Amino acid sequence: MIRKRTAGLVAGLFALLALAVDPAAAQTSLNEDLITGLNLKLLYVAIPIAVLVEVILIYTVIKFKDSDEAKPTKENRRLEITWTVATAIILLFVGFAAYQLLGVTAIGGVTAASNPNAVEPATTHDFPGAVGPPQGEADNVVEIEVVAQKYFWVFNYPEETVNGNESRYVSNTGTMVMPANTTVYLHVTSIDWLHAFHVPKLALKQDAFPDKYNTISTEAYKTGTYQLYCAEYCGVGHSAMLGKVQVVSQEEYQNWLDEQKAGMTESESSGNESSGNESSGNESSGNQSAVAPPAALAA
Ligand SMILES: [Cu+2]
Repeated sequence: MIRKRTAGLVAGLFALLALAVDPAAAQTSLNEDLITGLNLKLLYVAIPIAVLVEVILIYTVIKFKDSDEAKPTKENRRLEITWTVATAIILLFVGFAAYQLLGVTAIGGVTAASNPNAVEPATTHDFPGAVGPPQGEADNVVEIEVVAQKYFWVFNYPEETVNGNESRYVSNTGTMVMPANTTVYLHVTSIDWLHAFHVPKLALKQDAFPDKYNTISTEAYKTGTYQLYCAEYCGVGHSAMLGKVQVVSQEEYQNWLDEQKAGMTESESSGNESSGNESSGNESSGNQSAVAPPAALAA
């Protein structure tokens, strides 16, 4: 009776646990979707094993609780072979499932091997490592250059030039604006020191090395504002090295770019007099120079 009740209780607890880890929220990005999918796959394998081990343990404790003398263990070759083979199969499954994901560019990163016919990447520095989108898909891919430095983030859009002038492109400090449901390539680099670009809710993480690019790709499904952190200790300002990733609809993204370009053309024609440009807030003007830190960090 007790045994039955205990077994029922254990089964109930595991059923609750399985419910608790059910993915209720919609996926925010392709990367998050893939990683959550792998986690669940592994969890479905892990739960029966955990239940089996616990049931055997509880059964043994209850059944032999009154034994005074432990009996020596007898050799059981069949049992040993079984658990060795079973463990090998499970480990191979875990390894294979994880390795498969690493082959996807959204998880393993964009490399020369993954994009053999890549076009020139849209970057502003002469550093190695950046990989552009494949030839046929280049028009549908948005490329953003992510530049880390002590202690803020600059996002450059080298393809979004003003009046065709290649040295005048859209750039924003602190907030990365990107379109939803579009493949986005991020060329991550640093100009001073080690940093790391980390947006947990979008499952994005990439080291930022000085004088080198690392290209990652993503596709965000859900519009909204996501927190960006620096995930590599980089000095006294590390904890304040934050930013925002704003995922907007494709129309809003285009409007935002047009606004930025209009603002830049205006400042050009007004002789670039920086008339209270900084105090006007960065919401609509977004016209900061690429090297000006946000006001809070400038002090
Ligand atoms: Cu940092």
